[in-house]
Amino acid sequence: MANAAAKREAISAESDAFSQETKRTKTDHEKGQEDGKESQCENILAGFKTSSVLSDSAREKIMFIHGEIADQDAVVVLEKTPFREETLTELLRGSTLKLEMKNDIYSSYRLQAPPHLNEIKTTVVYPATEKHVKKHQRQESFLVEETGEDYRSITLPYIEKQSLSLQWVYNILEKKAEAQRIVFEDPDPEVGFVLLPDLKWDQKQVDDLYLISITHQKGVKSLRDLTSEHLPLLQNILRKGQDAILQRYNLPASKLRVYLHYQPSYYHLHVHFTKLGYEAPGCGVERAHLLSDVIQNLQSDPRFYETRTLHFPLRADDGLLAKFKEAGRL
Ligand code: DD3
Repeated sequence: MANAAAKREAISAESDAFSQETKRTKTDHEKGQEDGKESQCENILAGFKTSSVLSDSAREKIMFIHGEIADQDAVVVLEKTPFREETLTELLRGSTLKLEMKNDIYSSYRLQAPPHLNEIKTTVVYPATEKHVKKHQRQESFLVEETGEDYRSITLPYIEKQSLSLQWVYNILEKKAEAQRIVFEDPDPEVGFVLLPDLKWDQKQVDDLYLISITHQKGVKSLRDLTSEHLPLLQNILRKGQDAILQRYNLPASKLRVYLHYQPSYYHLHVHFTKLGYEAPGCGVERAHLLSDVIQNLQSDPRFYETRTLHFPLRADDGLLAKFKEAGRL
């Protein structure tokens, strides 16, 4: 690809922007991350005791594992990452080749890469709740039809009773975590938001770009809460989010999929930005609502998302699915 250099530049431009970060008190952990950027840490997985493989995919080269760390539940996600064009030369030169077979003009090998080119993206949830464990278990799913009335009588009471922790979201908004990862912020309390890489993205290549914008405004749970009053907020996120991604990653709006999930995985309004062509989990029609469609729907009907029937998939073991069954809606 001819734009490899541009890509490389786009990714490394990041660190420059980070240095302009505002002054504030930092935790030792954060300081360590900034100095080395590649800071080593104690291996909390050394004492990991595997209970079961929750799910895996040979094609996606990912595995979700349930286990225990110091007698507490943990979920570990291991994922092999895409190849990077800028490290190819080093990979091919610096590796050891083991011949597997040779036949005519065809031969196959096992290539042993230098450790730094053979990293595995690892996500740890610890201590994990039963919800975390269930969420990553392979499950059949069912499409649910939710009327405005179903939302008020079934879904809303269910999500209110769940009261899932949004601590990690507030940590981001208050710069108590991930502050050095912020790509863009509009601090306005009404229409402002924080744009940063999603946990799923390792930021090593733009091919699988995945950012989220989290609104400063609290109390907007999901798409269902949106009315025409939120148009300035939504338009602001779309325009400034696209702008920031063009500046930082050199990707124009025409290469971005900007959308909301319904149901979302956490009930604090956020918008997903993924690269077109990258099939991000949850970008299918049964869950994703393009932000520009959402804006137009609210422009033609201020109460669109309060009144419309919305469809979404629920996993077999989801408590909300049981509620829809109890109500005879499935
Ligand atoms: C989550 C949805 C939530 C397990 C896992 C992920 N982006 C996050 C904490 C910090 C983050 C995210 C819940 C949790 Cl693997 C349970 O996602 C996060 N930070 N999506 C960022 N940047």
